[in-house]
Amino acid sequence: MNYINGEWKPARDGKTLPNVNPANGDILGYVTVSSPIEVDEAARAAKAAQKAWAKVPAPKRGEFLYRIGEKLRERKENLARLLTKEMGKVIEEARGEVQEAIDMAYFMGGEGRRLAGQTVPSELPDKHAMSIRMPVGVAGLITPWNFPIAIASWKIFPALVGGNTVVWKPATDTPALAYEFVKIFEEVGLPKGVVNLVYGSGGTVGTAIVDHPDIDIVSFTGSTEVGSEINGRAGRLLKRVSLEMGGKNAIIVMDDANLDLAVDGIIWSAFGTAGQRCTATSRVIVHRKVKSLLEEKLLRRIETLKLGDGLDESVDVGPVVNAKALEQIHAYMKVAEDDGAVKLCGGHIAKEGELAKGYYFEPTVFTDVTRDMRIAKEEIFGPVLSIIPVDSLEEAIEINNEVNYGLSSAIYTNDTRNTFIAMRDLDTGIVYINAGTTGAEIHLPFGGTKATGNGHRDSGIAALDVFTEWKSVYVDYSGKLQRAQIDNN
Ligand code: UN1
Repeated sequence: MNYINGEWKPARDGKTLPNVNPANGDILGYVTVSSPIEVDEAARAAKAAQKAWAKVPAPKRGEFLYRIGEKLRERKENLARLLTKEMGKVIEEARGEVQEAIDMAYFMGGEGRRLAGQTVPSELPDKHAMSIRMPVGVAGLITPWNFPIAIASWKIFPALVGGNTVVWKPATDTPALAYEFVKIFEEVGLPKGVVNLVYGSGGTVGTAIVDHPDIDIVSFTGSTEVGSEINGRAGRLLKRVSLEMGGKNAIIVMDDANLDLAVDGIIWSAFGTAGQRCTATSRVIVHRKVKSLLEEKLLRRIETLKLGDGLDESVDVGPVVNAKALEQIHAYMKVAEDDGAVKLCGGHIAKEGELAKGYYFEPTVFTDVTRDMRIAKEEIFGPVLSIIPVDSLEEAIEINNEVNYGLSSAIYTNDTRNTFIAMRDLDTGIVYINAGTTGAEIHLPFGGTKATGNGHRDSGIAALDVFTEWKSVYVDYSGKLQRAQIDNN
C-alpha cells in the first residue's frame, strides 16, 4: 500500500506484483503498482505540507530523526531479517545496513542544530553578511534494492532535516522494508504529507516523479542508463538532480603489499552482498610479481565460501536479487570466454540441493584479463572478479582510471610513495588505502566521478548541499545608502 498524506491506501487500479525471496522463491507478499495519479496525489500532499515543515525549527526536525533512529535501533534485528528475506544479503550484512540507517539518523539529526552557513565580514562598514541554507522544496527520491534502507536514509534524512518534504519510490524488489521504514515515520508523529511513499515501476512512477511540476529536486541511485535519462528530463525542467550510478571498482595490489590482508579485502569487497554493491570490487589490478601467489591465496579462500540462504549465519554469499539479475550475470560468462579471459573458478549458476530454489551464482574469478575486454569495463553487479596483471603503479592507475565509472578504488601497499601517488591520482570519488572498495562511512561524502555521478554526493555534510538552496543575506545597519564596492569605483 502507498502512504500518501498520512494515509495508507492501495493504488487506484489495484495492480500488484509478487515480492519474492531470492533465497528460495517464496512469495513474501505483493507490492502495489501505482500510476502517475498516485504520484500526483503524493506530490500535491508533499507540496502542501512543505511550508509548515520548513517552519518547524531545524533542531526539532532533527529530533524526529533521533526518534526514528531509536526505533530503528529497537527493531534492528527484525528489519535485518526482513532485508535478508527480501533481497538476499547475508544477515550479518543486513544488520550492518540497518546500522548504517541508524548512524545516518543520528548524524543528520545532529545537523538540525548546525545546518551551517557562513558568516563573513562585509566590505562595507556597519553591514552584516551571511549565507543560510533554505529548503529546496519537495524532494522526489528514487532508491535501489541493493541497500533498500541505508540508501533511502541517505536521501530521506538530509531532505527532512533541510526542511524539504518527500515523495519516495523504493525499488519494487524491496517493498516490505520500505513499508516498515515509513511505518516508523508515522509512529514518531511526522506530520502528514511530509513523507509520502509511492510504489511502482521506474518507467511509470519514476518518470512521473521526475516530470511532476511540484517536485523540485530528484535524487536517484541506480543504473547509469536510467540516471542519464532522468538527468535529461529533469534538466530540461531546470530541476536539481543528484545521481548515484554504476561502478567498476578496482583494488590495486602492489608487489610490496601484505597479500593476506589484500585477500581479505578482495573477498569481502568482491563477494560480499554477492557482488551487488555499487562499491563492489570487480577488478583486481595486480603487480605481475605477486600475481600467482595472490591467485593461489584467493582461490584457497574462495573454496571456503559457503553459498546459501543469508538467514543461515554460517553462509558467506547469498543469492542475487532475482532471476533476471542471475541471467545477466550468467550471460557475462560467455562474454568473458569469447574475449579470451581465463577462468580460475566459478562461472555457473549454483543449483545443488536447496540452492536450486533460489538465484545463486558461484563466486567467479577470471584472470589474464586485459583492459579492452568487456568484463574489464562493464558493471556486472554480481560475484564476478577480473584479475588484470600490470608491471607498475603508473600502469595500474591508468587502468583504474580508464573505465567510464569512478566510484571507489583501493590500493594495497606498504610504500608511502605509492600511497600518496594513489591518493592523488586515482580518479574515483572514494579511495581506500589498505582496505577493500566497500564500507564507506556515512559522515563523509559518498559518490563518484564520470558516469558514476553528476557532481553531487549522498551522505556526509555534502548531502545537505543537495537538499538545500543557499540564500545570501546582507543587513545594512549604517542608516544610509552604502553602495557595494563594485558600484563605488
Ligand atoms: C551502494 O552499493 O550503493 O560503502 C552503497 C559501502 C556501503 C554502501 C554501498 N556503505 O559499501
